[in-house]
Amino acid sequence: MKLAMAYFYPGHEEKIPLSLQLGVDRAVINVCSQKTPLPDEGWDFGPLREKAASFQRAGIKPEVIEGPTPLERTKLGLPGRDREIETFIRLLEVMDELDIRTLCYNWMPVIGWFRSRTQIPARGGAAVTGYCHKDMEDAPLTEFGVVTEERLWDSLRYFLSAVIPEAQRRGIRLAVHPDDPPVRSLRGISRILISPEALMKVTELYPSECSGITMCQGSFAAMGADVPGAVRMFAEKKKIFFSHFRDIRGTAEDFRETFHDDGQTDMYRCMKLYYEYGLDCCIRPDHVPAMPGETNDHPGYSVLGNLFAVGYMKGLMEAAQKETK
Ligand SMILES: [Mn+2]
Repeated sequence: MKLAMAYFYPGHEEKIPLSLQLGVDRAVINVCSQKTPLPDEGWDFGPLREKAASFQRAGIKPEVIEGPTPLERTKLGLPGRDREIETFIRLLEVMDELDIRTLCYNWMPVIGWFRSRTQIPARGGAAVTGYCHKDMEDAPLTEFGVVTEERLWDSLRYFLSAVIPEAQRRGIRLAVHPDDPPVRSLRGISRILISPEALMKVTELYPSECSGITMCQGSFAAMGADVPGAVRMFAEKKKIFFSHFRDIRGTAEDFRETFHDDGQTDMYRCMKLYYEYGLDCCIRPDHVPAMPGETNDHPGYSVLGNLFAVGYMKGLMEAAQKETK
């Protein structure tokens, strides 16, 4: 497994020295926030190229793009989707050129990754995020009204049949992320990727060695899934292209995130399975608690929690590696 750290927000490049000191020399970067509409003049890939080059210069290899070019209209099946898909295919070409071989995408339109609470006190007063369905009881529909499951499956099928042949040609692996939180709908927008079976179904819509998943352990835990069992199920079929290492306590309707050693999942067992199956993909600490002195401006993505997460992960990785030999 290849340990990486995420760099999603402006200023997060400050984490580079921290990452190098921790011995983590791979990066997960994004193209844009998914809610940005595609500009009329087309997407400018210059900033992505510059970002990739700046990491290379610092001695860090960008390995994964998480957060591709805009796909809102594609997810909703609206006019304009073909232009988004053309841009996405262009992104695959640029990734090939930059030798970035994995792309993490999701199928959550309008409301992406979502938490109803972002300042829940956790161990020692650290702040974690959480989701409680009760908080959403009075939340109105969005401007898109009710978006059905069927519409999302149709739009996903359309997208995959357009992009997978291109991904194959470029040698890029597409790793779909589960819906988070994995609930049936939020403000009228259905969520379809809320069980291990649904994720497996995505890999079967357009079967290809380039179509797989992001094993976001925290999302699988919130589904109520047996997380090591899910790792095994997807690893057997060679469908894990990327891993998010994270844990929670609770259920899809009511959960909070935890420090990596304080959740409900057997994290060592999951790590050991990655090694037993000989996976060679990237793994990154997913959300982390905000710790003393941190502003929590980007809940889940503050810096200090990564110190603990990386140390803990390195320990598990070393043990798993030695135990698996
Ligand atoms: Mn995740």
